[in-house]
Amino acid sequence: MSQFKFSVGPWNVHSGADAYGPATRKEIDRDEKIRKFAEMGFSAIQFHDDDAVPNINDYTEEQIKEKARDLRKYLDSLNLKAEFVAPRLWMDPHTKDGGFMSTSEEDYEYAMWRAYRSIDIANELGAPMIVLWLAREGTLCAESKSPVWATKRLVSSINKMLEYDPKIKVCIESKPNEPIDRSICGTMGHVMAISAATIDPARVGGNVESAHAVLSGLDPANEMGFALAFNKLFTVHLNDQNSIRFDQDKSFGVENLRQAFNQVKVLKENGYGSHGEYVGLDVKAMRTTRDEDSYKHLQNSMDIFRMLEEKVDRFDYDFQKKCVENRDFEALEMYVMKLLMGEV
Ligand code: GLO
Ligand code: MG
Repeated sequence: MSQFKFSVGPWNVHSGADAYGPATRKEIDRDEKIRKFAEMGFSAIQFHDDDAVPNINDYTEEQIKEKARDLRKYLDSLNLKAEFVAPRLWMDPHTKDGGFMSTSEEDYEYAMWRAYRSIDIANELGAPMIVLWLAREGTLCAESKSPVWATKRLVSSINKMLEYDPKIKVCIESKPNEPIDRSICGTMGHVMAISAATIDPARVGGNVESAHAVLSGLDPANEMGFALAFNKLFTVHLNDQNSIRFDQDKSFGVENLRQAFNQVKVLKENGYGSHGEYVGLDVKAMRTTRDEDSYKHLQNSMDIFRMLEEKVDRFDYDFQKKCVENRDFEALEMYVMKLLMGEV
């Protein structure tokens, strides 16, 4: 029996529009997506603040909480949990130079308002944490802000969130670039350092996204392992990525199967999920995908994960031990290849 439960956000099903062309599929209503996610076997949903409360700017704090309560009822009716809420600090005109590291005081206040509202929504939905994907935090023009100032600003902003709510956890989703040119918090190493510098490190952890690790030139399984070693892997965004280029969010495992196998392996070996963590997906359908296949990339990602989990279950640890004792890593590597190719 699998130890894992899956989660997903509504943005994983989208119309196919990209920076170079318009939509190729019709928009699907949020609640219809959520119903379908439940049907597919997902246990929890991830939300941006404005996925949970569309047009969030138009409402008072009280109205925002009310709308979140309505969503909670819908989730309850489908037996779904909310995993996290993430302030979407990259769409609004106020966030064009980032949020927490914005050079405008007014825009900074706006970013903090969104962070506090995300915490309110998380509380209403029963989600234990907010996720900060620091999309525009960094520089477009390297000389426009000091990296020292920007780093300290991130720490003090997170401290304010921790003070605002005594229980909420803050989970940073690191990424080295895109849409920003140079980010301030690119890897799990950065996340751990930021965490240690806050007023409550136990409540600040990370979200490893496979593609973001690859974009940093790092191995996703080792990024996960690094965070696990500090008990700070709060969630994961599994997907895949063809080398260092634009962020692709391919289906899990389709680009590098061995790398995907090792992600499942490190999660499994370290009891990931036993404290309520979910296996989150962050995958995009291809632009060519037809309307009727809008969820196929999610199904494929789950299926690949489960097939790899079965491979991990069959992994011969005695043989591995022997290979290590004999320093016969050639044999160990060949064994892994055969396992993945269905030859053992
Ligand atoms: C983009 C990110 C994005 C976040 C999501 C949740 O590169 O992966 O999809 O995960 O907005 O914060
Ligand atoms: Mg992500």
